[in-house]
Amino acid sequence: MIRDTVQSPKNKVCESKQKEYLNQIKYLDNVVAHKFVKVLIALLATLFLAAPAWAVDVSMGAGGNLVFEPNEITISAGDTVHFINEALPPHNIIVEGRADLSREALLFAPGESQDVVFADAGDYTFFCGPHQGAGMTGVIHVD
Ligand SMILES: [Cu+2]
Repeated sequence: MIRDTVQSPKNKVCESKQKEYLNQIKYLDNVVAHKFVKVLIALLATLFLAAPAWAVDVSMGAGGNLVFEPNEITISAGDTVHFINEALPPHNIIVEGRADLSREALLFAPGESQDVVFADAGDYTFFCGPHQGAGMTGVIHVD
């Protein structure tokens, strides 16, 4: 009890220093927590708000038909078309007169995909090599 009531000035200095340190630690904890929350929010925003990297999905063999779906699309110059293999493989993408935009490699597995960037305005007719005769064709209008 005597120890509690009679404190030397030195002990009081120690006590106030201790409180100061505790406050600093609390402050730093808040700073770290705040930064962590910020990073977390940024990550979630990236995951949920990020637009897809391509403008349009075109499925190949959708519904068990030898078609591109959709088979007529309009995009802007610089947009990417994302071709996705679905049913009745193999499929590929041949853009008439444009070997650089064509993807001749045959896609067999469902879910395989090819991205094609259309940098210049114009109308592009395309077809699937193995199924052109069956009417697996399409056109892309690039504005
Ligand atoms: Cu095909």
